[in-house]
Amino acid sequence: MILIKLGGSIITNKEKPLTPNRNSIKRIATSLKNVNEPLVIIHGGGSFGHYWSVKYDMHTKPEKHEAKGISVVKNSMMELNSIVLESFSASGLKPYCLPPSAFMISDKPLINKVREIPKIAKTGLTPISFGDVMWHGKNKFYILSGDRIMGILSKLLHPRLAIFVTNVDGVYSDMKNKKLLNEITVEKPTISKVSMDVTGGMSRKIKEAFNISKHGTDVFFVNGNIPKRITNAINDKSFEGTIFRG
Ligand code: IP8
Repeated sequence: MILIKLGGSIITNKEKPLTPNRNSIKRIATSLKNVNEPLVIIHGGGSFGHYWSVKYDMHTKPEKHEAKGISVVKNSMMELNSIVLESFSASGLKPYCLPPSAFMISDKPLINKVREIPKIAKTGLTPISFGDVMWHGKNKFYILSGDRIMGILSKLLHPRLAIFVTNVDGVYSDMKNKKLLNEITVEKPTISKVSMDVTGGMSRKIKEAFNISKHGTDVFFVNGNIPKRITNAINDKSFEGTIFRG
């Protein structure tokens, strides 16, 4: 089984609120159609979930929030998710929507439910989950990042590969010169300051990727604007991006 995170930067236009990047979702879905291995997809919030989370000052820490904010963040993620589902269906895949509340309670995975996910993927369906606003209990809610879901699922399911798809070539040591790190072996590589979103941007991804690789799974960061790089990583062909070796 392969776990793939489609970052908000590639499935939406992060500069423009509430704008999906339909073209790139479609191109990625079309190339994933040719993969002969069970896939589990997670997607991020981009200019949908993050836009509203910033507006309503909602973060990963469980807190009491305005009901209006919780509702609009949730609705925006449902909207983005349905755009992804539609595009995957149109490309011939059989997506199966799996919101994180289907396998998590509060901030903990429901282990028995998580273990069913690869079985669903083996039937020919493609489970699709996403970063979301989650009920934490005691009137508190929190933003669960898709990157965190990658970490949680990888730890329990040991996928053959975990792939983070973004709109850049991988992890850069220096954003100005676009100096790509081909391989990362330490938890905190020296990288120049990168833009943050409510769930922690690139530094959160690196932290999750490092932990996933520590549990034995190879983790790739690839540029989704060139979908062939995703299938090349899957098929062990010439790889372009950043790898965290498991
Ligand atoms: O883009 C965040 O998911 P991410 C989801 O994977 C929301 O960090 C609701 C902002």
